[in-house]
Amino acid sequence: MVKLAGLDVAEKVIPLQAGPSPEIRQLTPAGLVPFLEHDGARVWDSLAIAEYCAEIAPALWPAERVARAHARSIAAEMHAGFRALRLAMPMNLGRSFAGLGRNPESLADIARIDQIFSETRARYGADGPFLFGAVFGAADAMFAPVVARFITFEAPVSVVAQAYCQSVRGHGLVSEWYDRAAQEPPAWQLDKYESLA
Ligand SMILES: N[C@@H](CCC(=O)N[C@@H](CS)C(=O)NCC(=O)O)C(=O)O
Repeated sequence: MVKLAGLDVAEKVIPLQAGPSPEIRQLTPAGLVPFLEHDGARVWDSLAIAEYCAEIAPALWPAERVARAHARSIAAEMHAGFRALRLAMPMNLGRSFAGLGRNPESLADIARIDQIFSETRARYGADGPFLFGAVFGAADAMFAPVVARFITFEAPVSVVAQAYCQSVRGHGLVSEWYDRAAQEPPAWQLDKYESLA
């Protein structure tokens, strides 16, 4: 989001631990990442960061009111929900866990997300490959970690959702994300995310 908005900030990467990280607790108000400090503002929580970035770069949300309401709704739905998917299919950019993590609850989350992708693409996505068309915006950024889960676990989704996932994967910032993850030292890897049975 910060990069989409072109903010001039330095990035500090803190390796996650098996439990809560003392370093993250010390540095951030809620003891969680992401956390943004920019030009006197301290912003925590991904959705608040999205809104902050969109104040600086309004094109992060669609310009049209109805589309913008839709974008905010799906971003908020993503932010507040899909707990079963998050638990069953943790985000890991460096592994293939094809077919794992499927249970009735995670499959229900996947079906709802597929519906979100399909409806949004059909209604607003005509002029490009992303949820609201040509611009990779805040809603796409909010769903990018879900897309990564879908790719890693080869989640069963529609052709439209698969195509959208590939478009997100092909975006320059997402590719950079994967490339940088691949360069992380093995010591940063956590067993609980590396060896799913
Ligand atoms: N609702 C928060 C969730 C933040 C969150 O859960 N962050 C996790 C990583 S994804 C974290 O910071 N965990 C602390 C730790 O592992 O020490 C947001 O969207 O920003």
